[in-house]
Amino acid sequence: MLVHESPTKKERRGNANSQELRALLPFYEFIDSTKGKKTGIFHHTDPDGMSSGIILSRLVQSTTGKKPELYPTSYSDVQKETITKLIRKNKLEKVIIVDIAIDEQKIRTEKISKETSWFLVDHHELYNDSKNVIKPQKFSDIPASSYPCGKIAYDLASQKIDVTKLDWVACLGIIGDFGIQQWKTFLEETYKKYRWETKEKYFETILGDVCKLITSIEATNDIKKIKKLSLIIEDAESPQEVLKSPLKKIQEAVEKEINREVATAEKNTKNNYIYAEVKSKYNIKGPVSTILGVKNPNKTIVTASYEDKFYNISSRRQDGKYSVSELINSLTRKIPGAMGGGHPNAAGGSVPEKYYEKFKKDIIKILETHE
Ligand SMILES: [Mn+2]
Repeated sequence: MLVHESPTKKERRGNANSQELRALLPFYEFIDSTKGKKTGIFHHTDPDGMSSGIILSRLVQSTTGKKPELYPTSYSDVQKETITKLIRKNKLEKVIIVDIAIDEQKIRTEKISKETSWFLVDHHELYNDSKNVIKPQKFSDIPASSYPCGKIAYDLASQKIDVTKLDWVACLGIIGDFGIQQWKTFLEETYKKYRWETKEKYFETILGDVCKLITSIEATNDIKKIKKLSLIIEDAESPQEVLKSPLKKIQEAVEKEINREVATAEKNTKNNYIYAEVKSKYNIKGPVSTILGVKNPNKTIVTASYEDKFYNISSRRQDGKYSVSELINSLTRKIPGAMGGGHPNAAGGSVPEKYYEKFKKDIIKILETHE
């Protein structure tokens, strides 16, 4: 099965059993079916989404001979039905959705199914299983949250084509999305191959810098800039090339706002939790949550920010004592038009404006009981 040598050789499907391989078959059938079809990839806007979108693009290209269109997609885009609208507008015949837990919302997946033939590659909870969904739960013993989409995409593509030049792109997903411990060997071998300095905190290495750049550009909510960055990474031979981009200037402005909001939130620290309403022209609730989570591992962090009729929620619990995906989902699933979920230690969601005050009251009530 394994043809191409790569640093992941040891960690790849070498020991996959027939049941695991059977689970992957519908994916490869879907890739084969893109031949001669107009194909688009909707990928999450964060480092892991960028990473997996770019790698899967390369795999589709090997079948279609053409670069599929990349559509960076945020969770608020999902709420606004952007995926369905773009499929229709661009007459996409085949669609891959990656690093977005779209299966959580049956109403939306049904709408997408009416428009086109699609496939989901994801590593969040498996909400609604079907043939056109693969998540680690279906083919691996590795916990889904430790198996970033960038690495899944790399492993899937490696079965068919040589993607070893994209190993550093896969590392962006690993570093950006909780995969460092699980994929330590892969990271170490990749850094060794390019002679990059490794540090205990991979966020402080060269690929960490690229992740920070992605997160900052993501925070601008400016789809043109986000798309530009995804194309820069796709075409770049190295992370150094990405870091030369003029988009770096925007990063400085965004990071300044993040630091300000973290400081404001910390003034409101409660015994067991921090609840912060983040107000900024940038969409920085995610990074603010992450920083607060790292600094306060024993507290539950929830941040909320308003955008276009919705409140977007982000939550963290570093020590794993409470599952924040359950916390958020237990509330959002009872609210019409809301969504929520993610990983046990990092989750998010969105709540329609008119239900926000009730959501806030209810979640604070629960947070008060958290130790
Ligand atoms: Mn991810």
